Amino acid sequence: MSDTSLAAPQAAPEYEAIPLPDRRHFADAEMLERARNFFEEMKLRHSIRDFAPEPVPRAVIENCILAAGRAPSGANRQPWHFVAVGDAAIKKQIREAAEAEEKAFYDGKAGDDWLSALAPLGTDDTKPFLEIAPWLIVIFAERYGISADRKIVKNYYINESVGIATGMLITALHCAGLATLTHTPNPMRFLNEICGRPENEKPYMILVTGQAADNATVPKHAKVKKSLEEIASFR
Ligand code: IYR
Repeated sequence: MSDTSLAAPQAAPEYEAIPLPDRRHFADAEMLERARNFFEEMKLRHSIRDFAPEPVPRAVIENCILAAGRAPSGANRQPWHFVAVGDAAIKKQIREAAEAEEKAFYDGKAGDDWLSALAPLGTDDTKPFLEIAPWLIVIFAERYGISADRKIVKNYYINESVGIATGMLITALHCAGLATLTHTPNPMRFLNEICGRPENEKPYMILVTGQAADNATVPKHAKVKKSLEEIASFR
């Protein structure tokens, strides 16, 4: 393990506050307009499986990862790491390993209930998008940190933190005009070796990222979203 691969949370500094540097305050009407506009934008987000091979500049991905890194996290430990894979040979390795896992999954490991839940999505064990899409962003959750003096540093709310960061990454990529697919081959341990990540990091998800192909489709089933009444209550 090289030193650079070690997350090294420093000894906790003393509490100190600074004035909120960029406070904003919108009038109600403007807030509502912004909220509506954002909802309209997010209605255009779809998980797709048909990607165009068209390259996407690395700087776009870098900025979206920086946005994801602004997610809140337990004790501000920021327990995430993003490996952006654009190299064709590494993407091929990931595809081959993922398809081997997926084959076992679809051949029965998943169980009948899970397979019937997936039927309306039309998924199977072939994952060509893992090679076609220009970027695979492999997200790792840091199970614990390692300090400069090689002591284990506990992280908090790891799944919540990484989940929020992943949501922000998906949103940032979408707002940049890119399509994504959350892909979770099961198990995913092979990603540590392929991506060169240390043992204290657990693969969380592959975010397949790129432009949608001209003929991209989405499962009809995936576009049925619950109403506000179904997902929210106000009291
Ligand atoms: N990992 C598999 C199976 C899969 C599971 C769920 I839950 C999905 O919403 C979609 C797929 C695959 O990627 O095919």
